[in-house]
Amino acid sequence: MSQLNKFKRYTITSALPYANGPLHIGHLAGAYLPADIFVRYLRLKKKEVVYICGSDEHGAAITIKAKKENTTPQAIIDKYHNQIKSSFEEFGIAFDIYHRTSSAIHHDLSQEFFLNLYEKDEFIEKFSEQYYDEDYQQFLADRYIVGTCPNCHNENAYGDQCERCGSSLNPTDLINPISTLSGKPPVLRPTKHWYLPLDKYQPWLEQWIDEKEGSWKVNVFGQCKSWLKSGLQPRSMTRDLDWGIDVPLEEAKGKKLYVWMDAPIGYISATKQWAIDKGKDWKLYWKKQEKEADDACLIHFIGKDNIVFHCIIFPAILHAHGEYILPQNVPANEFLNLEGDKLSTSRNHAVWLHEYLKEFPGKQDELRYVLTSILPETSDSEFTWKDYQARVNNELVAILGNFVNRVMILMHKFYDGKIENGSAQIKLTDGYLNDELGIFYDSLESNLETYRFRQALQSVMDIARLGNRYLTEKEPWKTIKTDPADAKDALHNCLFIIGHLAVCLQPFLPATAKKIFGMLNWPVNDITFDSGIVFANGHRLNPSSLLFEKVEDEIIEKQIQKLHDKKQETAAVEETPITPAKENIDYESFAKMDIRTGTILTAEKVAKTKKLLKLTIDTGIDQRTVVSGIAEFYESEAIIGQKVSILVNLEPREIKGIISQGMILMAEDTAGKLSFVSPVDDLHNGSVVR
Ligand code: B3M
Ligand code: ZN
Repeated sequence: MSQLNKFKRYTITSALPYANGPLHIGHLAGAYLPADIFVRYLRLKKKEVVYICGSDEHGAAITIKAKKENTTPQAIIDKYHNQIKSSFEEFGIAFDIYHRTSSAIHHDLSQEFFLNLYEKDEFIEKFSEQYYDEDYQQFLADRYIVGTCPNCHNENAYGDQCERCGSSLNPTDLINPISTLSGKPPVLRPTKHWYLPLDKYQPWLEQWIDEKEGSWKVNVFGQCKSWLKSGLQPRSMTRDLDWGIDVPLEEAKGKKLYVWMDAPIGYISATKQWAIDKGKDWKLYWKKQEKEADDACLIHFIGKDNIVFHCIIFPAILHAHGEYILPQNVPANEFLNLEGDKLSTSRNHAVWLHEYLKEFPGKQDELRYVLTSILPETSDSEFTWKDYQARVNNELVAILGNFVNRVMILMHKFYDGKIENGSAQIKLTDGYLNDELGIFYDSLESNLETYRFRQALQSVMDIARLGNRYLTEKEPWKTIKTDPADAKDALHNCLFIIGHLAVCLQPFLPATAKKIFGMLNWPVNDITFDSGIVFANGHRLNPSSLLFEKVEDEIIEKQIQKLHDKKQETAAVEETPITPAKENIDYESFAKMDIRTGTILTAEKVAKTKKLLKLTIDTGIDQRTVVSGIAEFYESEAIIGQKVSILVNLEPREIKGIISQGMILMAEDTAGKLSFVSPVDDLHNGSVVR
């Protein structure tokens, strides 16, 4: 291993998902699949590694979800923690521990961190005016306030961020702020908070980040530089919230730690728990050792929206504490899109992991393969079901599965599954194959160690391509008759290729690798990345089976249809914003209106207009003419005899040369559709509406 090689042990983390919803393929492609591949590779290299993850169970993400589902935060985190944990397991993400930030060990450690910094006088204590909901008697943190974005005028911007233009906001930046609790404008009240002086650490951070140029991904390094360039500001590490970890100070009763202070500490507390469970020393994985050369190598896998927290804020906390190592690398990925649109939980535009696992049982590796092939490593990328189908059929089935299957079938057919040629050990005999394999291994290693997993997977597939080419050239099914020794030698060489394939596939497609090892009758525990492959004379292969199945068109069409249906459903449920209420009026103002029930007697279109109908209405008082803008919704013939409500004392107006005497009451939905407001029972015309 190039520059990673100097480390004795590795601490690998994947971002802690909020326990407020299920996982989708965007999560997998961001922070989990790449980390899992990397960890499996390290293990194959026989490195000492701990792979850490868990649920992030604090912050407004949880409490807002609880409010939406009309339940408690505790119920939310219990539900989603368990669901997420088992989806990860089934998908084959090989965490050493999947922990929770609601655990006591985590609360203790987070408070310890806070106190450590507090006692060193690192925090700035500041009173500031913050929004407060008087009805709910509560300060409003970030996501509890919505209002108009000062930059792009999106009316649904949050207190900490506008999701339309991406700008990062303070609650007081919002125009017309509204509390999401009461729906009323909040008031400002002074409150005390504890700020991490990021400005003070700026010079140190600049130096530390500058050292990363070249080894960190360009997108990550670039984002850090731009944060630093715009100048860091003190950031509050406490919040006025009722869900989270208590700030461990007498004078901070009722306040909680900022979720982004406690969540990354969750990596450490999870490691502590793992160490307790396994009888290990967690400090070896997190604390600076006596000799720097003994420090563990810490790597955070995350999505790009978490860069500032992992590259600026958490390192600043670790630095201020002083006893901890800092990340060697933070290989953040960009975003994955789906069928031409952003993945979205709220719009239900996603491929959900738990649904995939249910609908495609045993096909974890197919999804791992496709996602690895399209990881958003340097820019956003896109998942489509057609592409899924093409990659499974044209690559997994046609290249990888086909090669392994052809060789296994011929071995069983010609030699009854026995590898035998008289020499004690059977090795690869073809110099060309040997050289080619060497090249693929080198490129696989260098790509994996520089977090280019897409490219790395290509190197593995190149091994399968090499195998197919070799087999086709050698034609053992023909030479078995003309030159049986050559046929056997060729098939043995193919078995070596299969062995190497299985080793190299292990980080990417662990279930498939296991199947191949099974067919080769090879104990999986012996496998290392560098061990080479030798068969003993007389080695017996196990019966073979197909590695992959073709994906039929109808399966794909069903998935595409499902995405479409879900979108429609949520659009119907969610996109019915209600027009805000008008100001109150007194009863007298209302009572001035004379509204009666009536019946439409005649209706005709007003010439040269699209919207207007000329109606004659029997109001009980008289028969009169009313011009109404309903022609887009009703055919004139269809509404003769329709019961209506009509405002009869509206000042007559001239519309298109016609005197309109009154107004028909219509209900209008947010899409602009009009509908009559009519008495449900058969009342006589002229009945008073009040
Ligand atoms: N839960 C945010 C996210 O899922 C957050 C990550 C925490 S990592 C310490 O995007
Ligand atoms: Zn905006």
